[in-house]
Amino acid sequence: EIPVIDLSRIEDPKDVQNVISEIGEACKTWGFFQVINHGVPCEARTRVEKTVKTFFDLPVEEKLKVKKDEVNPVGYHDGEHTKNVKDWKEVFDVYFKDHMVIPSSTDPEDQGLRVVHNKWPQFPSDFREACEEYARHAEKLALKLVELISLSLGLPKERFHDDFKEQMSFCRINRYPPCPRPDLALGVGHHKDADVLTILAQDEVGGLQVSRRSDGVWFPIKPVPNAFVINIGNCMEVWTNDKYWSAEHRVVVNSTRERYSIPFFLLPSHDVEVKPLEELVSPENPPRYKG
Ligand code: AKG
Repeated sequence: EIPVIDLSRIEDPKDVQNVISEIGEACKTWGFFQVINHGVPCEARTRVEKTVKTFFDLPVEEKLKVKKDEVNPVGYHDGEHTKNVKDWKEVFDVYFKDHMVIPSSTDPEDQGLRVVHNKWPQFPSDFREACEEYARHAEKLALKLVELISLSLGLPKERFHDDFKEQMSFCRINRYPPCPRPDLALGVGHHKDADVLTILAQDEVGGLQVSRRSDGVWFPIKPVPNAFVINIGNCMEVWTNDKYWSAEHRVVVNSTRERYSIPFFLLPSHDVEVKPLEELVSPENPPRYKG
């Protein structure tokens, strides 16, 4: 079972070390855990869930007015192709700050940068405010978890602080419509996240599954009211030289109920080098990745 960790326990000096160990253990064996009593107000989450639903219920012509395009990779789109298969979902992407400095191209030789701004629909009118408020809370929780993870590695709490000064984090809103042939489709095909960690709000419908590190068997991540699902991404896996695990996950769909999920992807600044931390490598444990 994926552990559910009560984060309010970190306030208790007698219990905080146990929480840190439980987080470390979960990052190692699953790369996934859930948190409750995490400090994100319930109202902020309910508000964003309500407003994005109003947006997705609009006619598609309206939604296409804020469509993602080649120049600006945020806004509305109808899902990606994972391994050449179309995902069964529609999506709205939002940078966590109003503007974002991102690399001009995916070519690592190209050092150019450009600024992109979020696209906001006119209706519902509080869409922007609700998303911005939610993203602020999600970022705070994400940075708190990075501190706890740092402590679980025996590193100072502040070890990663400088990596997030110009962070490229973003929020994604996923809507998975009911699917007439759930046996033939996936909401999202199996993949690993490229980020540091992901904070996911999922509704009560269920469908997310994780592949267990030890044997690859798929396990459902049961929806827990008001909890967030946390998963380690590739950056953290590389930083820890594979001690912590970026797990494959996927989403199955169903024929009767739509499902919503809102991941917040915590990404470092664009100039941060992602390679195993010097403190975590040794002659017995040489770096498995080059910078
Ligand atoms: C993604 O958007 O990358 C996901 O993995 C979504 C997971 C979910 O919907 O539960």
